[in-house]
Amino acid sequence: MFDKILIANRGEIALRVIRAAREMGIATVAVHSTADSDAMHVRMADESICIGPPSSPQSYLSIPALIAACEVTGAQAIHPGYGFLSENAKFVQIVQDHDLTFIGPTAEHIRVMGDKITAKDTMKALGVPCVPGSEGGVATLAEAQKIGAEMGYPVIIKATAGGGGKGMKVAETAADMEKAFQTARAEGKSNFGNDEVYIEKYLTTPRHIEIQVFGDGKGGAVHLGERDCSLQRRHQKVFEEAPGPTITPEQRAHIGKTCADAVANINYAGAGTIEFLFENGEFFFIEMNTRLQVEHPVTEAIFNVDLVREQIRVAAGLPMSFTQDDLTIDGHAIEVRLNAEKLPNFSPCPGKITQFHVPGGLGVRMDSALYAGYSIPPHYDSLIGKLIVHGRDRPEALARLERALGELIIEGVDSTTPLFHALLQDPDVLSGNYNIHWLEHWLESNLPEG
Ligand code: MV4
Repeated sequence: MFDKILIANRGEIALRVIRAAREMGIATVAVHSTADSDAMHVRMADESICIGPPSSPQSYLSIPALIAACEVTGAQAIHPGYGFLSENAKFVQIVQDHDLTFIGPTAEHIRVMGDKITAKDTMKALGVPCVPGSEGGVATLAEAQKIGAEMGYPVIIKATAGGGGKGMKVAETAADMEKAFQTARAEGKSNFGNDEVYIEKYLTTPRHIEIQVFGDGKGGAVHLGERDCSLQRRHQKVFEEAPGPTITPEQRAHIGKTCADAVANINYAGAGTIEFLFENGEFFFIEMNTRLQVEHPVTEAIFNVDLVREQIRVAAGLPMSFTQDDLTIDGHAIEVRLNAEKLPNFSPCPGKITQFHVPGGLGVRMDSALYAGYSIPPHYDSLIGKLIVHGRDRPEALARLERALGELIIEGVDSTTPLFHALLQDPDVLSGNYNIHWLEHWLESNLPEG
């Protein structure tokens, strides 16, 4: 096992990794920009090292600075958290070239899943159900039009390097194809330096269901059920739950086994998420994320596991500490993302936290790097905390969420807390009757003021 690891991240996820490491007796090194000298991850780690100025490319994304920080501190492994360098295959290769361990999958697995066409080809070959669409890339408009005519509209054109909704265009009819095709290509080129696109049947009202998988890197893998992350705004998830309110035990067991077998087959190492659109009782693969996700705590809650501890174990060459048979679901968990944003427009709202009170009690977990007196810098993501509740069933989790939100005090900046108070009044949220478009429609007529 490692003696010391470096966390190449900030905020709540840096704390999350430090906590797991500390329970395992592993020393921790925090890295920080000059804007984060007073950040909680710096205080909580055993050691810290400044790696650059506020801008992310010059600090949290600076590969030379991170490698140097490992050399200076003697850290043997790097945990990337999520975002930043967590899905950067080149970084993983450089880490290995310096005889350090990347706590995550191989560079090759990251590369394969980072290209959406290769990811889909790979998953299809492994028996994972995919959205019907083009065989690989579509190079010309004529080819795109042929596929549209054969498959029937609406279709969606996606950049193979896309992400976060960029490089994705819907063609409702044949008349929209030319513009959608050219725009998707142009966005792929300008955002990711890659204009390759592929085409899929457009699913109009799916849910976003993602399967948590975990591999030992040696042909062993398990699944930890699904999360329903359909409540999102502009491709930012805001409310996530596990298990999915509409997924039956039979559906879970079937898609879960399909996913676990697929990642076992490729000797996948560590945590991964296989994303699906779910419509009319069917799963359709869209993407795989090769990192620990923001919403991993809902899975941890219902399976009573520590996913970060498992990531560190597997990276150190140890086996996972559970088998599929050990993994049974206990109750229901919900996470809400608290952002320093002003409603109704969700505009970023950095500034000084004057008062902070964290909810507690049975079944409540708050992952946050805030403290009273802390100034949220304007340079980074606006996520300031995640409130996770766990109950014996969904109604209990919902009641607990309402109760915990009532205890939460964040003063000095605006946050998205009022959104959740409002959502918890809505019959569709209470019954779990929503899809990927529900929240954006709801916000058009229900704009909670900060
Ligand atoms: C789709 C789709 C409908 N049909 N693919 C959005 C981001 C990227 N991860 C994939 N996305 C979608 N792909 C087909 N064939 C609808 C979306 C989509 C979406 C997916 C998940 C969660 C939220 C979403 C919001 C808008 C569109």
